[in-house]
Amino acid sequence: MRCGTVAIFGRPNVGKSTLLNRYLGQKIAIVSPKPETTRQQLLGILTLPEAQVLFLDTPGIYNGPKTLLAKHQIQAARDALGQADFFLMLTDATAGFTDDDRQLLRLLPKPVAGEKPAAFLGINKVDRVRKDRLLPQIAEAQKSYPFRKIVPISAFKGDNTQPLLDLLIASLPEGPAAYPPDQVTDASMRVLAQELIREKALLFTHEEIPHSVAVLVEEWRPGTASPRQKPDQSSSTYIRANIYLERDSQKGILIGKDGAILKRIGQEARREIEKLLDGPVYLDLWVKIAKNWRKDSKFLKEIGF
Ligand SMILES: Nc1nc2c(ncn2[C@@H]2O[C@H](COP(=O)(O)OP(=O)(O)OP(=O)(O)O)[C@@H](O)[C@H]2O)c(=O)[nH]1
Ligand SMILES: [Mg+2]
Repeated sequence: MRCGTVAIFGRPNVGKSTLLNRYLGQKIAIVSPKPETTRQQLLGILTLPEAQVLFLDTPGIYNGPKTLLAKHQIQAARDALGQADFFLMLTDATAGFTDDDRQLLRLLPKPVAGEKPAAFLGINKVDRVRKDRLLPQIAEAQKSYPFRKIVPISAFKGDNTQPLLDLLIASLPEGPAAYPPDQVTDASMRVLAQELIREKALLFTHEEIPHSVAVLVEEWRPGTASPRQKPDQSSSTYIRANIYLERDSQKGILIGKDGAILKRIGQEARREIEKLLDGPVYLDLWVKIAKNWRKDSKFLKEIGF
């Protein structure tokens, strides 16, 4: 048996969470086209007959001005890197190997002459570029850091993700599994549900609103239903959650005309939480204002930072 921790890291939006979900064969990390979707590190446990891989999904790391929230996010990513045995950096093939990618190389182990560091590079989203655009990126990355291996992949379509996983597993140290074989994460259902609600809020809003959304589950009452029973309010898991925004003016936008957007967020989040819990859910969403919460250390503490 082999077992080890692999931190998946890179700039925002390169597809880290998509890759984690692909490897686990189920969705535990939220994904969206907006940058800074992931805010905290998330453990995903892949148990195979020959290995247990402990993947750490991390928030995207970037340069430039940051709110207190963003500083905490980036610290969370750095903490995850500190816990990892192996590093899987991802870049976006449609952008190439950029200066911002190069900046992240200093977070990797310092190369020692004659040794290959425990770091891999996945060039993601290859389904969106012509093959001839890959070679210069590979060359550029190779010149910049002695990656153990550089693998062009599509996390979205699954191209080449298995060979990359095989390489990772072959590199892991021998050792017993750290978690029971049926455990997929150490995050609570409550946290995963909060994230799914936030994902839908990200998907259905624009501009600054996605960044202003935080979600907290306030009440969680397990239902009495078995999964096959017809859902009604009493047999469903009752979940009451607050969606926080930063300004009063954002409230109407998130709720939408006649409540249409909030309704859609609720329906789609409920569907996914039901999959997660394997049973019916009654999701009760409330929209609240926590003024400028991204700069408020007390609120950030409440949401887990
Ligand atoms: N075409 C294509 N799109 C992808 C691929 N992988 C991810 N995406 C898309 O890229 C966007 C970002 O994906 P995420 O997985 O949320 O990216 P991330 O790196 O976790 O982003 P942050 O959490 O914000 O740092 C989503 O719209 C994904 O569907 C891929 O291989 N091909
Ligand atoms: Mg992510």
